[in-house]
Amino acid sequence: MAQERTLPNFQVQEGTIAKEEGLILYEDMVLGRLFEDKCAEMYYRGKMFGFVHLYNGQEAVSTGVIKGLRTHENDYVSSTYRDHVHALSAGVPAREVMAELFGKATGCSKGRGGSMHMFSSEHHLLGGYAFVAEGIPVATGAAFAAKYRREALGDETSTGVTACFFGDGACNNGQFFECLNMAALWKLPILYVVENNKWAIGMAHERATSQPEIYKKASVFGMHGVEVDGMDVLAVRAVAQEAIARARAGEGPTLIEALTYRFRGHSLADPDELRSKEEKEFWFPRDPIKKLAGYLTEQNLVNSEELKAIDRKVQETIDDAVKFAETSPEPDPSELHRYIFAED
Ligand SMILES: Cc1ncc(C[n+]2csc(CCOP(=O)(O)OP(=O)(O)O)c2C)c(N)n1
Repeated sequence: MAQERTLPNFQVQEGTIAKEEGLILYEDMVLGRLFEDKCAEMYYRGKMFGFVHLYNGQEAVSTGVIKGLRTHENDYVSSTYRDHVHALSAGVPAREVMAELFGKATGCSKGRGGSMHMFSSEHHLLGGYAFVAEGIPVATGAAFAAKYRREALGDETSTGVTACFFGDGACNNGQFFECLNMAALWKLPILYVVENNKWAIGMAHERATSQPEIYKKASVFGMHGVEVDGMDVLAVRAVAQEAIARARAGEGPTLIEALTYRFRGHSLADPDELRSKEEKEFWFPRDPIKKLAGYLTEQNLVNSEELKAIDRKVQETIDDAVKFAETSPEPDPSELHRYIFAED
């Protein structure tokens, strides 16, 4: 096992988070976790098909960035094939995400996408993408559009920011470098959020890249780059808020490297035999949900009964989503050719 990188230490300032906001973050992370656990159960019961990549362990990244971002109606999110939880944080209802996984007509991509292709124009989710790094140019385009509308077309309301999520494996891909160059050159309002979970399927990050500290790659573009403990939602939120403020003020993009870990195999088809016991023992106790729950209770912002009530509510939402997905209709075969080309 390679030496673990020291996780950046984040000191929460007193009064940083009010009860209401703390509970929003907690609920969103629990929703992500329990949703994914239910997906595993449904997958092994044969309810969904193809590859399904779960997000367990990484919840603080999705919640910390997206809940910090979505205060503005022009904000956008783009994802990868590990996209269910980004969709949930972005506000896509659990029913629609689960139905998409079941391939049903009521899914957010109308049953055409499945696990790796969550999409919602209503919730400004630019999509999950099966190809590594494929979302980076799409998100960069959305950020360019926001800036173009404001500066070239004079639309003062166009102050949206895009959050673009991808994995460490994407950072050795050409699209990463091409897009970061353009985004820095044109000072685009975008957050490039690398979820560095140390592995690209079975390829260890430090074996695949000459500079494993990804945030440092920002400097060659003259871009702001920052690393953050991706298991600490308050740390991610603080870093994201700073980057969002800079982007909205026209000061350009930020590359955020969140150091995180997935608690399951690469996909539900992966027996997860390559990662060492020692490595798992380092990361598993750093559960981001337990960390936030601990902080909120220590600060007397909430008690354990309030947290348990949220857990129960979220479980009901997920059980309802499964019922909805199971009873929803399949896409109509007569509509096979619909949604292939854009219509006016
Ligand atoms: C362009 C491309 N090459 C190869 C693959 C096969 N592939 C699927 S997932 C993956 C690993 C990507 O790892 P990373 O970007 O770190 O994301 P993570 O799975 O860790 O979230 C690879 C190589 C692909 N989907 N797309």
